[in-house]
Amino acid sequence: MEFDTVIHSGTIVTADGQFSGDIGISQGRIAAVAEKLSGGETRIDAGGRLVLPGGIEAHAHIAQESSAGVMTADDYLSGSISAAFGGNSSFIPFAAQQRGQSIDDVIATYDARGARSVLDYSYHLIVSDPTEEVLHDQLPRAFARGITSFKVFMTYDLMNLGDGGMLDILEVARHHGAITMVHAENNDMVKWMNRRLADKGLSAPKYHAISRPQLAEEEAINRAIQLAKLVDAPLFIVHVSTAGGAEIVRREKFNGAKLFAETCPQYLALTRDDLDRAGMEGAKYICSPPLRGADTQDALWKHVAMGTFESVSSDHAPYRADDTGKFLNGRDVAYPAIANGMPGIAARLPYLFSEGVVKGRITPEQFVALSSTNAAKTFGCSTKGRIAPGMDADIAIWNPQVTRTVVQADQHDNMDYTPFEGMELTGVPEVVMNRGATIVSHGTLMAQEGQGRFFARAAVDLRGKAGFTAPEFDPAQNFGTQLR
Ligand code: DUC
Ligand code: ZN
Ligand code: ZN
Ligand code: ZN
Repeated sequence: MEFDTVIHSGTIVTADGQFSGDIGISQGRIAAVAEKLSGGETRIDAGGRLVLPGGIEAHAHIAQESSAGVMTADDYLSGSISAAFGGNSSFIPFAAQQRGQSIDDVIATYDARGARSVLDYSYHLIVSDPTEEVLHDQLPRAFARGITSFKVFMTYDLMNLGDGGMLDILEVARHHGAITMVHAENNDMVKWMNRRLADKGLSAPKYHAISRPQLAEEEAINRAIQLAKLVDAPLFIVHVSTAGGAEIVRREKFNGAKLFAETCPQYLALTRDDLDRAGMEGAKYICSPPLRGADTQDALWKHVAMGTFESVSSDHAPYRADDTGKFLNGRDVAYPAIANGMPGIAARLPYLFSEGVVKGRITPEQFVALSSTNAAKTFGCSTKGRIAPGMDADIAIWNPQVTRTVVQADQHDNMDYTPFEGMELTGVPEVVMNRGATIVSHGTLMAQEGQGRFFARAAVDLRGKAGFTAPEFDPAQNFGTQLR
């Protein structure tokens, strides 16, 4: 067989094992994986390197207005470039519905934005206005187009759906094979804390962490899971930031919930003390849910290692520390008026590799699962996330020996800071490929604007998830009525 490219002599790592061998690529796909492959118009020597499925970034805000109307600093061009420098071959940002907007209009808007991407992309739909037309007409149409995940919020007045609205979405999503993602924080607990802090005149960035208690996340995670169990719907808890939340996820997986979850590097690497940096520096560390304590970092690392989370995602939410982003409402404002979120799409995998694999907290195989393979399964990316014949040639070649200090210029995004500045990280993605095309090679961008393609996704993979039947939905116990 003739190959366009052969990657040879590397250590190929998958989610289930590693072996030394060669990969033959033909027309953008992996055509062969074998101990030795000859030929190839291009031969890439991966000696001493790890050859992994390219990362799939499943949580990023790109060319997205927040509900308060602040536009992210990264669009699909800069966001995808930054993702590629960080070892990703594809990404799934959010396409957000504003209240009153049709889902068809949302998708058309993001299709125009996505056209600039250098990486393959899809979207998770954020649903803020689940009208009858949205539920029974527009969401099924989005699903048919391969958009198979819907995100909802339990917090923020402009986004929060209430429990009934969530049940409506969960049931429609389950019916069509889609997965519902949820931002779980109790809205009233946060608003009540905000009022209490405001009454005392406490407005500095550090109070952001106090205003969003760990209990608000734990309560909402638990409630979201019980809502999902009532209709036996798959549910994905995004950005888990508390030990208590992770414990609930673990327990409810055991109880049969069709449950998935992620945490993010910022909750492993940073603490609420970062919000207390001098001047308004702390504003750079405002994200929701907020940074917690060092004890939380230890607990979350244990959950990463023992498999509570399918993925570690960046939650890249790039708002510059200037009057286009964090300080759109002015510099001397109280914390609730400061844009919420931090960048990290380029730092996610180098951080996870260095602090996870190099420090011995997780295996290289777990790194592959957490960075790529599990996201592909959960979100129906059927041609991505694995190194096997027939799959897209989405590949990252890592040098596990090189140590670098994180600096803003190496993030290649459109930001003016990185919260990971100054960290020493070992392990660098030297070559990143998307469908066989080299996107990044040894620090140089090789891609053209717009060469990424939208990819349609399949239903969530629920194999191995027992499911849950609420007795009230069991025909044997409710007079033979089929309610669900
Ligand atoms: N939720 C996110 O997922 N990202 C940024 C801010 C937020 O509330
Ligand atoms: Zn329907
Ligand atoms: Zn969120
Ligand atoms: Zn997010």
